[in-house]
Amino acid sequence: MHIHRRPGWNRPESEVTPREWVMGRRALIGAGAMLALPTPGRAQLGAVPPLPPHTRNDRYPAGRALTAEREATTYNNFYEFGSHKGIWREAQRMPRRPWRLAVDGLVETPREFDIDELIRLMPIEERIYRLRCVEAWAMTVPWSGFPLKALMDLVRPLGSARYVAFQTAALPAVMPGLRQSWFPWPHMEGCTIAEAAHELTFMAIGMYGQPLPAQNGGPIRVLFPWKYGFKSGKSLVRITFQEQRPATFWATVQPQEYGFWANVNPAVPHPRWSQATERLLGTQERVPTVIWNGYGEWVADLYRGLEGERLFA
Ligand SMILES: Nc1nc2c(c(=O)[nH]1)N[C@H]1C(S)=C(S)[C@@H](COP(=O)(O)O)O[C@H]1N2
Ligand SMILES: [Mo]
Repeated sequence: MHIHRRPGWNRPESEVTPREWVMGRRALIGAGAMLALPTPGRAQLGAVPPLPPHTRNDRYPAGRALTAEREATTYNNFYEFGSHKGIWREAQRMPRRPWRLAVDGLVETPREFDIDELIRLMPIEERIYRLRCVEAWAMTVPWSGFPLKALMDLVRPLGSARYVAFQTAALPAVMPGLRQSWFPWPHMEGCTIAEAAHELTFMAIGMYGQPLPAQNGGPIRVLFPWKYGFKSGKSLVRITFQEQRPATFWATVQPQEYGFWANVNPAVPHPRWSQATERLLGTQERVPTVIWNGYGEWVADLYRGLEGERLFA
């Protein structure tokens, strides 16, 4: 296990680790026990507990330097909080505890999880993934979480399930963007069952060793590192297995510009700009964009036989 640094720059009072947790962690390290985690019931109401101890999975090399944490957590797209990049301030008002995630639809055992219960059930690990926004900026982030496949193994999708829908929380009291009533709230994203079960499809609960900040989709979001960033829905409250392809947010708003598949491809320009290169957040550097965002060795096979679909953008 590598030791994580706790950054001090962006921690509102409500996020400061409760004393019991700090003590619990110390006792844990002292005892060398992996299982004796303090129970979240002892934490202050609304406080977000630290991540459980976990190790990095190096199977998927990112091949790029990490983006500075400050850049990745202060330059965001999260339209529920507003359509500008500085929504991280507004997002601090969203409570990340208590939080429930329903997993339902065409599954053997539909369940509604308390987020901390889910985290205890899942095999948490860290992965460094690139994220490529359709707007042609990119970042490289150490995410903590678990493969969606591990959750699927728990609820067991039925043979009739062909698609998965990811629903973001819609909290009018803290999300000023919801007043923009022309958007189809709540934010929905989706993928096929094969994409959901793919080993790269990851449910993130943390980044840079800390619980996932609200602005990056805390307490839990999905990540498809080979697709444009808009597919990676944030702050999820429901995951539904279904027969029909879900109507997804950006494909509903601008179907000519943002399709259902949205796989990264430098050779397929956006109608209003080139996708050939991308700007690395926090730097002046532009680098070539790579097909499947560089994850083709893992994902290209998913799309054999689907060449008739609009697979890119
Ligand atoms: N619910 C929700 N999820 C969302 C978005 C959003 O506006 N609302 N923006 C998407 C877009 S366009 C991108 S590029 C990524 C950005 O993730 P980040 O802010 O962690 O970099 O989140 C995606 N997930
Ligand atoms: Mo994006």
